[in-house]
Amino acid sequence: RALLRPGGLWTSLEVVANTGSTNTDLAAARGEEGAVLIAEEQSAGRGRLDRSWTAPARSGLFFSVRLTPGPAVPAERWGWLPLLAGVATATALSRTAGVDTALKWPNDLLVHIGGEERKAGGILAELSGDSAIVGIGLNVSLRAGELPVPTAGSLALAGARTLDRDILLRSVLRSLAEWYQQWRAVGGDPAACRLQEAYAAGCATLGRRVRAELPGGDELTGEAVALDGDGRLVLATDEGARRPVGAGDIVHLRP
Ligand code: BT5
Repeated sequence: RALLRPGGLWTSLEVVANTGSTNTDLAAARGEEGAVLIAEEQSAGRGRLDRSWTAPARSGLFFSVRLTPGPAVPAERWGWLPLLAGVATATALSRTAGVDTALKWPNDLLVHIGGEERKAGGILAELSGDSAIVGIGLNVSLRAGELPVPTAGSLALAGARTLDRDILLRSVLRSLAEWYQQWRAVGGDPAACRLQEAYAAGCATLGRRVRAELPGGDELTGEAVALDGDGRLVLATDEGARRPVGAGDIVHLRP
């Protein structure tokens, strides 16, 4: 695994054969910024809102990184971290695999397969003390009969020019370090480092009709029109209001 050496932001890279969740383990390890934990197989991979991430052993990338933006980045801007990870992953996949992905707000990576949008990756960012643990799951080599859920896709199905997981991981880590360091250098201002622009350009949710389920049980329907400075999705509701929805709300795309 000569491609996976520490360097730059990434202070340590550890590969384990099997674990429950790399996010859980990396949070428990209390290491320094830049620690990377990669699993060949994950038996209890987690998504957001108590959902799970399931994928066969060695069929994809399952890894987490520890980021510690520090006081230079105000707390409300940390909401950009999962979006930043999405932009960084999309940048890397386009560059290294020749696959165009679309970002479904806030944390899904979609690929186009036979005219359909399918989920090929997901991001889970969690706070742990003064760090964020950012986990990325990516379906790499899965073929049609192997998809864990009917809505899933993979880089293989999207015609990637490489399915080498080490090459893909190195590319994602490089891109993630670039985006993160630029974002942190401007105090997390998403406009100043062009993150907001890049996210909006790659975002499949903007311009679409969506339905959001809010924690209290309320629903909002309307058109997704913008992202605000904290990374929330702004809806122009059918009632004529502008309402931001946060990552804790469930957003469904409507045709
Ligand atoms: C996510 O959550 O998409 C975030 C997934 C993050 C996984 C990584 S792997 C490394 C690190 N360690 C962890 O424990 N997690 C991170 P969410 O948006 O909540 O989506 C979860 C939903 O995606 C599930 O309810 C399924 O419907 C679907 N799903 C599960 N596994 C999938 C897969 N392999 N491909 C596509 N969709 C999947």
